[in-house]
Amino acid sequence: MTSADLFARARQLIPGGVNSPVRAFRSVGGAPFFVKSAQGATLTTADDRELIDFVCTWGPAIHGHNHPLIRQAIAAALERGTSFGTPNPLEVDMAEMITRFVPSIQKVRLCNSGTEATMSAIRLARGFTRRDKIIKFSGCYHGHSDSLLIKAGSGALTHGNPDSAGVPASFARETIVLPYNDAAAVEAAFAAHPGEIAAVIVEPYPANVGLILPLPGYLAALRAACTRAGALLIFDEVMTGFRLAKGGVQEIEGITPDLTTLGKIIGGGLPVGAFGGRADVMDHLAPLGPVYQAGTLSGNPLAMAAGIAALRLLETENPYERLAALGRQVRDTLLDATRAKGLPAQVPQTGSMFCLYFSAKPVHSYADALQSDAALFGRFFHACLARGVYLPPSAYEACFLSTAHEGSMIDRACERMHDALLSL
Ligand code: KE4
Repeated sequence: MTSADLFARARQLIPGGVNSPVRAFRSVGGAPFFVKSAQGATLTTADDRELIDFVCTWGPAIHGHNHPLIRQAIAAALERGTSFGTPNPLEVDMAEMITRFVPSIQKVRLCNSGTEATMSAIRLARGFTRRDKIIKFSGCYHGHSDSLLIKAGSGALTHGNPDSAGVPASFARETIVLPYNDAAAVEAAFAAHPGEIAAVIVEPYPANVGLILPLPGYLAALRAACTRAGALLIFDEVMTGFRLAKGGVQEIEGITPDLTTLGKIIGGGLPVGAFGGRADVMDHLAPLGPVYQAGTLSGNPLAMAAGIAALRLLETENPYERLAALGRQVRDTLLDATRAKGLPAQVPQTGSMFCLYFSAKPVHSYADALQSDAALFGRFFHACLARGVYLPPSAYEACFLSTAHEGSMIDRACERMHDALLSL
C-alpha cells in the first residue's frame, strides 16, 4: 500500500489519520508519508523512497535508527518477557544511570512519556510546596496535560487561558504564562503572587518553537527568583536531556534545577519518561508521601533495556563534539545558501539541534519566532522533501542530528538542502 492508500484508510479510523497532530503536515501542507522502516539516518517510506531524516523520531534516535546494540538489548530482554508489573532489575540500573549522568537528580521516578513526566512533576511541586500556581513560558511545550496546555492570558501577570478545548478555565487560572528570556517578567510575577507559586517549568533551550537559546544570565535569574520565592525550578529536558551533553543543559549552563523531566533518548526508541531531582522533594511521592503518581508499564523491562543501551552508548562513545561538528556544518550550509539567495535567515544551532527561521532579526522569544516567514519554511520543507531530505513538518520545531549522519550522509544532505534553498 502507498502512503496515500494508508493515509486514506487511517483517516477513516484515526482522527486526522495520525496519532500525534504534528505528523499530519497541517502547517506545511500536503499529505504525510508513511514510514515502513528506518535504519541509521534514513527512513524508508511506504512508497519505497529513502529520506535522510532530520527529525530522528523527535529526538530519541541520537544513535540513528535501529542501532544494532539497542536492537540486541531489546531482543535479549524480550527472551525474558515484556512486562512484569513488579519491580525488575533493569529499572534500578536505569535509575542508577540517570542519577549518575545528572547529579541534580538524587531520586527518579520512571513513567511512559514526557507528558506524564511533566504532569507528575507539576503535581509533585504543588504537593511539596502546598501552592497551586505555576509559571510556564510562551512557546515552551511540555506535553499535553491540562495545566500545561495554557497560553498567555491578556493580563500576562495574572493567569493564562486554555490552549486547547477541554481545559477548564479554572485550571488555566493556576498557570501564569510569561515571555521567555525576560527576567523582569518573572520577578514581577513572583511579586504579584507572593507565596502562591509552586514552580517555574521551563525548557531551558526552548525547542518546540524552533530553537531559542537563553540570553546571558537568564537561566541563572530563573534559578535565583525561584530560590528567593521558595518555588521549585523544573527543567523540562525531555528533548535536551542526554542530547546536548550527558548531563543535559543543566551541565552546560551550570544551573541546578530542583526537578528535571526526561524522556525520548532514555527510551532508546521505546516509550519512557522520567522525572527526578531533590530527594526531599521526590520522597513526597506515593508510596512514601501524599503525592500520588503511578503507571502500569512504568519501568517495564523492554523499554528499560532499550534506554540503558542508548545511555551506555552515550557513555562509551561520548559523541557530543562529533554531533556539534555536524550541527555547525548544517548551520554553515544553511547560512551560505540563504545569503547566496538573498533570503533573511537565522540558524540557531547548539550541538546536534538546529532550526531555520526565515527572519531578518535574531529570535529570542516566541513573539520573535512568530514573525518569521512560516509559509516560506513550508516551501523549503517541500523542496527538501522532493530532494530526499525530511525536516520537521513545521516552522516551529527543532531539527535533530545523530551519529548516523556522519560522513557522506551529512555532505549529501547539506548539498540537497543548499540546492533546495537556491530553488526557492
Ligand atoms: P511526549 O508526551 O510527546 O513523550 O513528551 C512531551 C514533551 C515534553 N517536553 C518537551 C520539551 C517536549 O519536546 C515534548 C514532546 N516533543 C514533541 C516534539 N515537538 C513531540 C512530538 C509530538 O508531539 O508528536
